[in-house]
Amino acid sequence: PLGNVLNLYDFERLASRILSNQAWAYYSSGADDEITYRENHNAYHRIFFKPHILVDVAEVDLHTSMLGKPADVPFYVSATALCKLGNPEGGEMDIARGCGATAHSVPQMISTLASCSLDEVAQAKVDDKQQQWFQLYVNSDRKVTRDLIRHAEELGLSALFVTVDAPSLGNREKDQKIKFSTKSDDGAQVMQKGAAASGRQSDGASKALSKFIDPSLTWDDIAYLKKFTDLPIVIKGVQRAEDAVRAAQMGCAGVVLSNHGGRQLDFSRAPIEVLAETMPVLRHHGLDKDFDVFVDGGIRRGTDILKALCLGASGVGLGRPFLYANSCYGKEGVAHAIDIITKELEMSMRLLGVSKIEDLNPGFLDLTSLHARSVNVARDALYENSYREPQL
Ligand code: HOC
Repeated sequence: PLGNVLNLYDFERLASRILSNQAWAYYSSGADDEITYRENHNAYHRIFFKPHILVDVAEVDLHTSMLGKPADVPFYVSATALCKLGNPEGGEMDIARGCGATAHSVPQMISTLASCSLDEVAQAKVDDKQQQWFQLYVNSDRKVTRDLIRHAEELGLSALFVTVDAPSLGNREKDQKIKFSTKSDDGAQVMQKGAAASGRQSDGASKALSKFIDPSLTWDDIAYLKKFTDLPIVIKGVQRAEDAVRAAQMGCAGVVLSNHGGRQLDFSRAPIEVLAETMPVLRHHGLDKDFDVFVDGGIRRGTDILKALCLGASGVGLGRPFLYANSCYGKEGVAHAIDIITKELEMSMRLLGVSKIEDLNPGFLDLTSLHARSVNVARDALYENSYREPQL
């Protein structure tokens, strides 16, 4: 029962047992040897806390703001494609329902490659206060992209997260080993409109999806998008400080420091490490105000969120944990995941001696080991991807 799920790892363990081979392979895979996939999480283990004592923490307030709007909690559900693979009935709609079902309404970023239509996910919102954002993959046919943005605007989605770390598909071997096929109703809705881009392929879910995305995207396209829409634009997939500076100088509303959950370029650095590098550079240029820096990748604990907030993140995104919660228990799972992570964050803040998000700062952290990466993965672990027999 759901009550036995104590932490976000429990959802993952359960998902690995109950999901179809295809869904598990697609959701869980990282690129190449999955060094970055592991590092995203491991990097959090190299940061320790320096708590203050004797601070009044009877009340801990998690309220903050993201993209200029009040937020109950400093985290959001990050976009993940094809939610119906794991939850055929509810898909992304159940994420919307779960996000509005707790005392803390959580923003949901909806993928361009969602398996429910944008209309369905927008209609599944529980109340108007609930924020939904649109994650955009830019299509080679710019009319497709323009139509998608206008549609997102009409539906009241309040920000555009443009993903820029996937000009070509990362090498996800776990996924490729599964002969992929989707029923017509669990593939990416947006692709099912064009027969050529159908999700019914046999070369891995990711490869099927990649046909939708334009590899020639540049900063000029971001400038174009800025003119085209009034929605705040956030660049998702930034991996070095200079690019965050450039996004801020162009008038973007923010960036997501992200390596796509370790699914694209293996040996990309962990976003939390990039955050530690980026915030001082933004500050140096006077660009840290009115510009949101988000991180995603590897966040599984309230303490992970706390570390990112201390380093200056405006909020953090969690993708796979919500996918797994949604796949195992639908909207109740999503709501339970929100409760778990909220309680963990609240408790960790109390133990750190801080009662408000705005009081967090890097002084609470011991960062001595952050850059001491160790990627001595046992050789056998590199073959983990073969845990399911390849279908040759
Ligand atoms: C170049 C295409 O975000 C995933 C999704 C879809 C990626 C398509 C990348 O599987 O990570």
